[in-house]
This record gives sequence, structure tokens and C-alpha cells, in this order.
Amino acid sequence: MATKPTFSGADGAGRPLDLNGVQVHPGRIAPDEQAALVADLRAVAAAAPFFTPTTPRGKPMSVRMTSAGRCGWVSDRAGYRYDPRHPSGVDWPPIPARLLALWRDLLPASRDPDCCLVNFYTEGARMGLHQDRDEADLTQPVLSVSLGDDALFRVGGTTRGGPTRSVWLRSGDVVVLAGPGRMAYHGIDRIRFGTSALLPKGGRINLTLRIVT
Ligand SMILES: O=C(O)CCC(=O)C(=O)O
Repeated sequence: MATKPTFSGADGAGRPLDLNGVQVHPGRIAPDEQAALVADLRAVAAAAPFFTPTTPRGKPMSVRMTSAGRCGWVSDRAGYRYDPRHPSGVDWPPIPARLLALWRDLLPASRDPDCCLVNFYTEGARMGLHQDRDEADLTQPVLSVSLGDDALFRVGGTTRGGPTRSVWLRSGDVVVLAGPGRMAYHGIDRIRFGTSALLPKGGRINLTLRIVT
């Protein structure tokens, strides 16, 4: 089905935008906090290096990933799942305190997340439309942070194939999938490589915090 025209994520006032129940908070994270988060993530990646997951059919994904928290998201021939260890066998490092503070600020009624998936998109990387449904309790919220290059975020409804809306996510934007938006199909169609100076070699990092167990 056709996608409605794209509009900018920044409404100038930082007010949340609602896309089919998915809340987008433009510019929620200030530039100095974004830089501090990148430093936190360097430490995460030093302990649990980025790897290229494959689909269960063995196709490499275009996004590289790692995780922090009690469990991390992995995918290979054995399927999509959360795992208590990085594919190398090491424990995932703890979720950075700065991210837990953001979660508690935006989702004060929820318990803390136990997984922070870190997605790295370089030029040409994308993520197909999907629902987040590998968690034990699908009523628990999901919070996602964009850092680095702009990304075209597409949101549909709770069934595949319906109409979708798109928004450009920029560095510092935060997305919350909760309530009516928790099971919305969503994905990244493309990134605008080189639009942000946050990461010295370009690209985009997405952090997705979830309550898995
Ligand atoms: O990169 C993004 O903004 C979305 C990531 C995502 O949908 C996921 O990891 O499930």
C-alpha cells in the first residue's frame, strides 16, 4: 500500500509526534548527551563487539548489532531470539546508566529494561518492517534512541500490509512503542549517510531498550 508523504521529525517545539500510536520525541537528547552516549557505547562494543547477524535462512543482515543488559538479541540459523551471552560466549555488558535514566524519565511506571540492542547502520543498511514480538510480555514498552545520521522510519498498524506513515528520525530523537503502538509494524527504509557529524566515520546507531523476561 502507498506510504503517506514523509514529514520532518522536528516540529520545532520538541512535542511528541504520534504515528499510529508510536510516539516520536524529536530532539529529546541534547548534543552533549549524545556524545556521552557514544562514549558509553564504545565501552559496550569493546566488551561485546559488533557482529553481523544472519536471518534463519542464512542471509546476512545489513545492520551490525551488539547488546547490553542481562540478555541480547541474536539471530542465526537457529532463529531470532534473546540470548544471555554474546555469540563469542562472553556476558553482555551492563546497560549504560545514562540510558536507564532516560527510560525512567520517559516511562516512570515501568520496571527497568533488561536488554539494550545496539544497531549500527552504515551506508545502504536498512531494517525491514517487523513487529517486536520476541519478548515474554508484549504489553511492556519499547524505547528506541537514534544517534548519528538521519533515518527514514516507517510505521504501519498492527497487521502487515496496511497503510504506513514515515518520518525522518534525527540524532537525539527518541521513539516509544507502548500501549496502542506497542505492536505496530515498523522499520528503517534507509539512512541519509553523512548527515550527522556525531560519528566520525558516519552512519547511524539505534539503541532499543526492552523488557524481555
Ligand atoms: O533502527 C531503528 O530505529 C529501529 C530498530 C528496530 O526496529 C529494531 O531493532 O527492532
